[in-house]
Amino acid sequence: MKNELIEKAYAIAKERYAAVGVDTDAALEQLRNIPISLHCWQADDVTGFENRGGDLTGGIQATGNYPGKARNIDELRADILKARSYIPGTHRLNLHEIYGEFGDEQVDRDQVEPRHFAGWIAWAKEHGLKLDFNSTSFSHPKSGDLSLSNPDPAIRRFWIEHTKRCRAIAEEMGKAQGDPCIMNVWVHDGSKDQTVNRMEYRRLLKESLDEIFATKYDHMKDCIESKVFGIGLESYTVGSNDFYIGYGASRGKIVTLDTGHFHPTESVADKLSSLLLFTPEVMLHVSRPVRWDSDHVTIMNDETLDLMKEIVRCGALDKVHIGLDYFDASINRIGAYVIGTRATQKCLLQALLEPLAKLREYEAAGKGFERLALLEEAKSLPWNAVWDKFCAECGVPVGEAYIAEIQQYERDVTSKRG
Ligand code: RNT
Ligand code: ZN
Repeated sequence: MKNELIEKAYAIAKERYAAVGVDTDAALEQLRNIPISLHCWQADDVTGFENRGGDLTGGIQATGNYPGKARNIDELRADILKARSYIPGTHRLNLHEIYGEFGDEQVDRDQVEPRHFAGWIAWAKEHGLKLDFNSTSFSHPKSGDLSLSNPDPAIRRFWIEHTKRCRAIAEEMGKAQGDPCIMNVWVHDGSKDQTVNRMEYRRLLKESLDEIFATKYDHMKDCIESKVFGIGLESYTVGSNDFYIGYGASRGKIVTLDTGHFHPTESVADKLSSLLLFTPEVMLHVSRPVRWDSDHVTIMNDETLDLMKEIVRCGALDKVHIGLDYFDASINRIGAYVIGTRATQKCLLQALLEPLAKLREYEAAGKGFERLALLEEAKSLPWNAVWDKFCAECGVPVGEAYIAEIQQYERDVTSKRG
């Protein structure tokens, strides 16, 4: 799109928003500084670089076999940088332990060390990305159905050691980047069929976490992620939502809300204001569940909009970390990053442009009609002109212009991968 047109449209939008008390320049400035943590695992369908050759386990699944997935660390890095070049604003990169730089070495999960991530730390610094991190309990011979809650002390010990080491790695990342690394712990632990030991596995998980978190670190932050169920683990999830809310509230840990990890009609947005009153911060895994935790590419839908609006309405932009978590193997994977991240940012922008002061004035005065009317009218305010301006200012393609560029990268690079 022509720059002149973008500027014209923006000038009109700016005036229109000013009429409802919203400063579009200020919203743009805010948006520019809100990082979105890109999940490294969209680039290769959650495979990683362990050279183990096993399947993805732990009740998650990347469906589809679109050609061109990243096969090694160089391809993954190139793809992520490519995706980033089409995404405006500030970004972080969220790594899983299985993406360490192991080379030809066979490094078991209880042997991983910060040195396996030294290359990532240097690369991230070079490209102005900050890192977040995740321990990896799935896709390993010892994963089984139970890891940190396994009654077998040897298996439990193995995963405790793994998770402790991951925290030490996250600490190194945080130190190197001068900004805390957010480390997420999600374990798949659960049961396919009915269990008569719900309490025991949860007691073990609590005990394992207490041991893992005993070491205090200054450059990393812990978060814990619940879910409803995994594939093959439908009857019981050890780390349920209740479990982690209790754990997070009593231990001062960050709870991760993955938008695919709740019952389909449950509002994840509604959870923010409760959690923020009892836990220090919130981590988000923005995803798109379609009938189940399908990890479809995030889009600009009501759920994502509600979630972003709620962050702003809670005044919690500095307390909520926004990360993405989906893995679609059925479409161009770089395109998947770009669509999902831009959609999240579009929602965030609309949240920042909400005429909140006026809405709250109406609400305080008990003016229900006026509040609903403005909420409805606000939906069709020209936020898209502000979005285009944002993309243009950040030097990334405006509108659908990135489609052709990603097609070109597919022709030149990803389609040539075996
Ligand atoms: C799984 C969780 C978890 C994973 C990633 C790969 O249901 O959402 O966050 O998707 O850690
Ligand atoms: Zn998740």
